[in-house]
Amino acid sequence: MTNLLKNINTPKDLKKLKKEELPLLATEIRKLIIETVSKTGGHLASSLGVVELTLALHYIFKTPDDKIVWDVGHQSYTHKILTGRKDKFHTLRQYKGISGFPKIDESEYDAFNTGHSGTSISAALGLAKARDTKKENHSVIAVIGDGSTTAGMAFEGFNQAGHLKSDLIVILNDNEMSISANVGAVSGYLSKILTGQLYTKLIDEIDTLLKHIPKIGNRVSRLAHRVEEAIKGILIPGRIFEDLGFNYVGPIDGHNLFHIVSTLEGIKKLKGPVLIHVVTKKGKGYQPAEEKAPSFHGVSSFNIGTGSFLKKKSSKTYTEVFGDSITELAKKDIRIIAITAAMTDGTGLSKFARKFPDRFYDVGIAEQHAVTFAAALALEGLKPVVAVYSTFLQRAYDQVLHDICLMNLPVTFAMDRAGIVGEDGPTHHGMFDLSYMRNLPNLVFMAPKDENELRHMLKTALEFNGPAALRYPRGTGTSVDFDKKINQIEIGKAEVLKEGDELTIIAIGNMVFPSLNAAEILSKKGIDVTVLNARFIKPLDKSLITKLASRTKKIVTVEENVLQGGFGSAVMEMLEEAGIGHVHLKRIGIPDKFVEHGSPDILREKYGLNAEGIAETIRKHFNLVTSQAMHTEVEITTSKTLIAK
Ligand SMILES: Cc1ncc(C[n+]2csc(CCOP(=O)(O)OP(=O)(O)O)c2C)c(N)n1
Repeated sequence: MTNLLKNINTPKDLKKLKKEELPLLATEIRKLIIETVSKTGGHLASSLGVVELTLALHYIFKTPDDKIVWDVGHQSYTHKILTGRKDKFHTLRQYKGISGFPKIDESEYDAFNTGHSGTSISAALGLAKARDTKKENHSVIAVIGDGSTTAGMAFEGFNQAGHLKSDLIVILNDNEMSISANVGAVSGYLSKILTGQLYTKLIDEIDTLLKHIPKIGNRVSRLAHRVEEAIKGILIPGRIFEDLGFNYVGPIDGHNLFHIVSTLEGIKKLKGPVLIHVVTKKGKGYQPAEEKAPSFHGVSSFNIGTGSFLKKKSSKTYTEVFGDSITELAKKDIRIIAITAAMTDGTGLSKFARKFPDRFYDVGIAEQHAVTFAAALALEGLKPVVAVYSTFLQRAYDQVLHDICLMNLPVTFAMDRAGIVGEDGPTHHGMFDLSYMRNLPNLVFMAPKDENELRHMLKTALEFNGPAALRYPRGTGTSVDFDKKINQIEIGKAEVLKEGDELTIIAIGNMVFPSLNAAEILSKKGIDVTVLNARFIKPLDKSLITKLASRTKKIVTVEENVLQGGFGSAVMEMLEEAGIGHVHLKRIGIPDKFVEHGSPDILREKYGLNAEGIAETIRKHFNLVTSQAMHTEVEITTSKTLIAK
């Protein structure tokens, strides 16, 4: 069998191939992607869907002079393979390996960093305008999925692009899917274009109707003609894009290489903004991914033969516990409404959606809208819960502030994937929320130490008559046994988990157990410390923290968040306000930098956020024990052992 890919390292090599050879190359690339992602994990289905489109783009355009901006960037694997990263592709998403998203630092072929949805048209338009200003002469192409056009920002881009009339190519990659089936009016519109049924059927009916209107005089005849044009105009494919100022081309079959190549050749020199509507199949070429595209959107390692995932979870994830708990609480309170921005599975809401379809909303990739929509529901007496990844709520900061906190409305934010998320890297780590939420007046903000506490915090948030948020990490928790009943926690009350006189560790959320284990390491060396589960970032347990600060005089805060403006800063500010002097305070958290991609364990070790790291920082900072003594074995504390003690 030929091996075309062997000789392809850059788009220059690709251009040496005959058009007829491209389909075979597509097959080889698919094989490499499937084999690699089955080991590394990653965004499989989206990448498999655009193999031909990517080949055609690099075949026709002159990259990197011509620039391609990949929306979200999760579909860029073929692009990476074709642009000098084939030999590193096995390191995909691994620590120190290549990123799962485009990165300008990684390759000159990556025109813009992406990771969050809906940014490509704005970025591409900026690149196009810069080109015009600098009197350069290259093409700029944005590739955006139909799911990502539900992001309002995409339409902000369309709006200005249509107005400016710069040369810009937008490729709409339409697979009728976001992560799950796409939702909303825009997706309905695109589906109608694809089926074409509405258009042909109605046009036939209109023609018949108009033929029966008696043509009495010129005025009626002219009117009939105008009605015909208007109605046809509404139904012509892509009319919405034409009206926005784009030339619409399509729909074209995104897996027919000859068709895409000739279309791109044809439009290459077109002036002004052009939209090419390309129809693809998510997961194309790998049957399990075609059949179960949502499960194969983002995957962990899997068996290629069976399509089954290899990593069996030992216990429930925080996400699943949240999903179970909201469903349980919603049975008893019909006011509870769940809202997601295109992440039904990711946020654990599938069960709720099945049980309470009338109280569930997937609003599309529209975080800002989700928040303001929730605000209005709350104003009318309902209890909306916005389930959202910490990193994506960054988008809706103003809505949280302006539409919820300012009106003091009882909306709950269930903030998943808080802290280090791992292989998706800097665009996806949820390491800023403690800073960006804790400064909002009226908000109660908490973080559970384990899954059991998450349940109680959800109930606490739902019973609180104002805005409340809880943040919890990606992945499984500590496999703790659950309390029979979901209870409320007293707002602003921290929990002492261990007592000792030397110093006080105040930890928040998923840093509580590593801190307890750090305390165990220290106690083996005769250093007894107090460990406090803060539970609340806002309000802090002022009386307990000030009491402990006065007693031990040494305070260590531990958080999986940037140190700037985070939990430790909150404790520091509180002590200053309370006038507690002579306290030696050390903050442990993420330094003032973006954290790279890699497994959470590696990253936590690197940033000193595991038990050994926390103990070592404390020892060094307070000059407490010898470094050799740090490597003794300790019993690792989990929720279970804590309860048993
Ligand atoms: C602001 C934001 N919200 C949510 C996500 C999570 N997310 C990643 S890809 C995706 C679906 C994108 O669908 P589409 O653009 O159609 O691309 P496809 O995967 O179907 O190729 C979502 C919701 C994100 N990346 N950014």
